[in-house]
Amino acid sequence: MLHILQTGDLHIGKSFHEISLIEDQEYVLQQLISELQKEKYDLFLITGDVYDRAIPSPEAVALFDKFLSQIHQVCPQLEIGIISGNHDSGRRLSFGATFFTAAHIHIQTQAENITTPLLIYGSNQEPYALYQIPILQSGSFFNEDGSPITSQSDLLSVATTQIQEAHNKLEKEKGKEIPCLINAHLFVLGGLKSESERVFLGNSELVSPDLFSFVTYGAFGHLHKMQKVSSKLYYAGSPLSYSFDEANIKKYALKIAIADATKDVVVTPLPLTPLHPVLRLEGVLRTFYKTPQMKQLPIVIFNLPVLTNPL
Ligand SMILES: [Mn+2]
Repeated sequence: MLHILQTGDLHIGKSFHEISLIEDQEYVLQQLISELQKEKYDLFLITGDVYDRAIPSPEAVALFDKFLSQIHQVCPQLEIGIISGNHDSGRRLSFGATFFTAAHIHIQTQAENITTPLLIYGSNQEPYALYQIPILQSGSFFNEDGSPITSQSDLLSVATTQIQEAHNKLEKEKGKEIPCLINAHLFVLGGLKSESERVFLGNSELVSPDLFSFVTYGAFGHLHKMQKVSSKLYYAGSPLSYSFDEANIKKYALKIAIADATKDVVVTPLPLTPLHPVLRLEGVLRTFYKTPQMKQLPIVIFNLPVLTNPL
């Protein structure tokens, strides 16, 4: 068996309508650490958008540093796979990446070496191959005429073709079938959007899930609502609601168990509890001030429509 904990779209350092969420983020990240401590996991995947900005705030960097250090302290043998998303600066996120591999922390931010598998061993010492695909930029791959490939669907098509070839080669070398795991940041065709995602630059951002038909399990990031793409492709979604259209939507981390021989995948959503839930109240403002519900709310942001003068 292989046990994976999946999260992504942490957006550490994000503000919600100018209110810092750093305490809320620390609160929810602690729940992930508790889960890793409580159950035996072999692999922890962060599917991109670690930070909210390419230049994260000092508080954001300090929180992610503390998060990784605490995980390493409680689970020193746990393999951790991290990729950059469209909100991250790949260069900055990859600081120290070569050294961190010694601590089982594997940060992939560049298109180079995406075909190099990371071998992870499950409870029966059977190998699993992990391939990490960070957000791919226009020009990460080139057409035959030397022009850069710009669309997400074409970039992912090249990446998955190369990975599939590398994986076939690996299975040949090892003389047996090896389950194939993917950690990727992309917008899959048919996925459910939220208001807090930023669209990719360039056109044709949607990627067909068919490109991943050869994988045993694919952990996806970018879409903020937890969702199942297929029986073996899942978005964990963001651990907190980052927009009003995510109000009243439950947030989760995903627990994935894979059987060695059958490659059967069982995915269990683990509910996360926010420090401050995002709620939407609709009605006349004057009446809200009088309701007991309003008095209990610690933070209130008015999201008012533009009022037009009826005269
Ligand atoms: Mn995101």
